[in-house]
Amino acid sequence: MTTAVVSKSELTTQIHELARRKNAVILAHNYQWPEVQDVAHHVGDSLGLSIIAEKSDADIIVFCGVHFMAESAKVLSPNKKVLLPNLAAGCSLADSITPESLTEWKERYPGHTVVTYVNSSAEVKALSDICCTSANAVSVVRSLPTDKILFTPDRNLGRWVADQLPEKDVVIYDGCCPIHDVLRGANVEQVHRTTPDSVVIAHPECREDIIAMADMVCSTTGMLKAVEQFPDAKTYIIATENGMIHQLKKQYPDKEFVLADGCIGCRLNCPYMKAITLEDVERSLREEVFEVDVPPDVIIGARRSLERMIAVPRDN
Ligand code: CIZ
Repeated sequence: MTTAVVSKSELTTQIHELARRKNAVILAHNYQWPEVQDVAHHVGDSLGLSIIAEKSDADIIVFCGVHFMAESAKVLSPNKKVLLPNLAAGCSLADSITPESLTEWKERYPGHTVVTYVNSSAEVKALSDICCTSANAVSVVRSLPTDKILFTPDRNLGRWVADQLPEKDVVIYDGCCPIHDVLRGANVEQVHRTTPDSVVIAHPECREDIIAMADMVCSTTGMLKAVEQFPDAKTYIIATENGMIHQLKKQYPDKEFVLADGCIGCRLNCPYMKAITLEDVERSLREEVFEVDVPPDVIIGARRSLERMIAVPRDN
């Protein structure tokens, strides 16, 4: 028996046909493979995509991102079927904090308001007072009426927020994203030496030494806007996951984008984000797998934390 090889363009046509027939919307995070970004109806960051999912009248949401992002879409749209095309798409940062470890931290720091980055499970969100993303973390913490903050789970984002808001007493959990945390200032300096006039745009999940040399620190959505703030630059050094380069090149074809490790695809590819292939998206729609479910009591708590966050305007 021979297996027919389906080309990318045939697969794309099949995916769009299935999505139309099943009234499904395909969402892709900025860190997905370029062909997965290109097949999606919407590409963006987790906050933007979850809000699109909530407003959409689709019956099915295919979330091409990692598990916590699909969970957030389910929390905000409990009556829709939310599918994650590959169950290997987890997140080691989200796994670094469990309901048990957060409960222990809350007991250790009584009277602190818990601000949890969206890179966390729905259960952890439900135990938190408010969520934040990289696009609104500073505004969220600034908006709180208290000065005592427990920030979880990303230590680099927590330190960035604490540096912006010295009036707040921020206790920071010790998690990190290994893709951002592996980068060192020395890597970025080396790349910068090859293009001295370039602009450095860094994600706040990066270490302190990179943040210190960045011309702009922002979320992935913020990066797309940041380019316009430096209109005379030709080259931009991007300190975040490799998938981001695709959207930047699409939006600004005349500009040069260089990944901060100087080596596209060497270290800055998240294995979880890159778990989803075009074939997975087709199968997900055809077989309606893998459905993401969140228990009703967890939905109530996580939704409260997410809605409090959504009420605060984005930083970038
Ligand atoms: O919240 C997101 O989407 C993440 C994890 C990164 C970003 O800045 O878009």
